[in-house]
Amino acid sequence: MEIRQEIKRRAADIEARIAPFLPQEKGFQQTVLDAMEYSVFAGGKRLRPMLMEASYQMFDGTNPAIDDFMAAIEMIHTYSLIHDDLPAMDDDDLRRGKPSNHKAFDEATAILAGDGLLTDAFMVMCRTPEAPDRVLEAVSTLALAAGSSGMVGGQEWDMIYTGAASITLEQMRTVHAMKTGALLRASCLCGAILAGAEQPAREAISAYGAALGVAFQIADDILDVVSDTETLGKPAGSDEEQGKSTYPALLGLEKSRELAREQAQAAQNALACFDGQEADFLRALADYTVNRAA
Ligand code: GRG
Repeated sequence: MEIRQEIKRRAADIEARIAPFLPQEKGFQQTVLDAMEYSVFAGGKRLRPMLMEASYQMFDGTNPAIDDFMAAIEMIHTYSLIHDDLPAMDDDDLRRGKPSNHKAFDEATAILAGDGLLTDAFMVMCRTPEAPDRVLEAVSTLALAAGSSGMVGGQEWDMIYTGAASITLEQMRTVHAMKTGALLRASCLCGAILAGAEQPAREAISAYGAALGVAFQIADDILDVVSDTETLGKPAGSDEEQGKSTYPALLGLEKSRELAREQAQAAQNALACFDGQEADFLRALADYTVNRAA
């Protein structure tokens, strides 16, 4: 399997499958609907739904109901990007290679587009045609990861530490585990929950997701330093400009690269209990996460 080709193929497939889950009504609220659609379909690697589906398939899940949750996680992730780009947060003009939502529309519309995506994601999940106990557990797993104990809480800590004179490696790990890692880990775990995986297998996929989240964040920090705006589709060098706490700032580039590789390896090790080919794609994704160009 050529991993880059396979990822591209899966991303295109996911994009087509999640499209019907965005609100289709046409009414006086058309502008906010256009803004929601604009950011969801502005590009993006679709890593979170990809992880969710790969985990679901690893546990023999075959119900197309996984599409509902894949749409929901991409909607939640996209809301976070829209709000993160707002002037009150990171104030970025470019996202996924296009003007940020508040630049393409306006600030108030961007706030509403994020709110709409987040709220509608929960409606999409609640309508999932799968066993109610599995759906309920998966919804609460995603809510925990996206809310104040996860991504929202991590974003708050990130703002507190931005520009701060000192931060320890441990503090930075915690911030990133909440801000970025929680949603990546939950993507993996929800796939397992929806497929009805047993507890030990859930723990393994959860450990994979947690390590992958750290590897992903370190790689993201490194790319912000070594890549360029065109390749990234978002402003390169903005972490340093904004005084963000990052792995390269704290450890230097070489040590950060080493740590990213270690974490990708830890993610792969977490899947050691799956000794057939069922975990091959997830193992390859861990490698891709640290070797990607954008
Ligand atoms: C506003 C509640 C709230 C949270 C924002 C996700 C986030 C928290 C901020 C984004 C800032 C950032 C660059 C974080 C680093 C890692 C990250 C989440 C990158 C973007 O994810 P990708 O690379 O994006 O998967 P695509 O566009 O490919 O989906």
